[in-house]
Amino acid sequence: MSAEVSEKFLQRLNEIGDRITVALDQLIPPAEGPEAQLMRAMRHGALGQGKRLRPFIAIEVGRMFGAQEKALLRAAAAVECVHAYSLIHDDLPCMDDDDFRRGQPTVHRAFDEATAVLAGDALLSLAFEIMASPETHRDAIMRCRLVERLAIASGARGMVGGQMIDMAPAPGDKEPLQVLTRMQKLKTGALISCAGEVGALLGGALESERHAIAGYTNDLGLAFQIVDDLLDVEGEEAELGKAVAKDEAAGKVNFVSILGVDGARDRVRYLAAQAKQHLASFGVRATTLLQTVDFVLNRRH
Ligand code: GRG
Repeated sequence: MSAEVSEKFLQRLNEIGDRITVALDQLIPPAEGPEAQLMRAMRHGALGQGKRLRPFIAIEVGRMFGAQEKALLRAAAAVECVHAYSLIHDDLPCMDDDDFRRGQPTVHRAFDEATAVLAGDALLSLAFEIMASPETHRDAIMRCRLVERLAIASGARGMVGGQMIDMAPAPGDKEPLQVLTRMQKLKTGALISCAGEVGALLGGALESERHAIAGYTNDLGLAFQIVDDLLDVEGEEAELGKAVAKDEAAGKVNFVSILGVDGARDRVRYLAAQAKQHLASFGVRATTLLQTVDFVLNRRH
């Protein structure tokens, strides 16, 4: 759909993904005794083959502003913990009821429902433990700001609020595209934007720079979601590691059902161009973030 991503970019994405996996492996150590199953379930949900896009954005934004690597890695891992929790809970029978995620059985399938609920809860708590730890940043005010950003993005005014809207019956009196866009901005977009904010805060970015990053992640997050909807229609189950055509089967509207395949593709291209435009003032320093837009557009899983 857009410029091919370079081998160098993919190496960088993999390198950061591997560092996040190592960090999560250490942050969620296997346990003995009665909690052993909980830790196994948390590891199952968090250590699988994810793209690590949110931590990648946090780290690359932070690097652009010269943030300290250890702080970035821990804060990025915290954002990924929230993402992993959301996937575990979203897959539950009371939500999307999915059997496969990241090419392996979902947590409630590999363990049981109660364990999956608890593993998601514990990953969410762990995310805030990491953000609030002096090991992440020596400055308590910075830690409070990180915690606040993550709380807003993941809670009722962000991801969980978006999920609630997604589960509610579609309101008949509103424009479906408006309702869908707002829902997805909360459900998927809020955590992607949070990743950018975390990097910018840790890098000490100026307010105008944070504003530009927010514009970039808003557009990128929405483009990411529209691509997700296109993959739900056009993707391969084996490549995606999860079921396809879920929205149609559930009778749910998505960007493809409203805009059509060509209209959805046009919208993605428009958002991608706009996302890149927000980075213009950063010049070559933003090269990796620009390539991230192309990666999101061309992703096959
Ligand atoms: C808190 C229950 C609850 C849900 C929150 C974000 C969310 C709502 C649910 C996630 C389910 C989902 C499939 C959303 C659609 C877009 C999306 C976030 C896909 C998964 O993200 P990727 O592609 O996943 O980055 P990987 O596996 O690569 O990390």
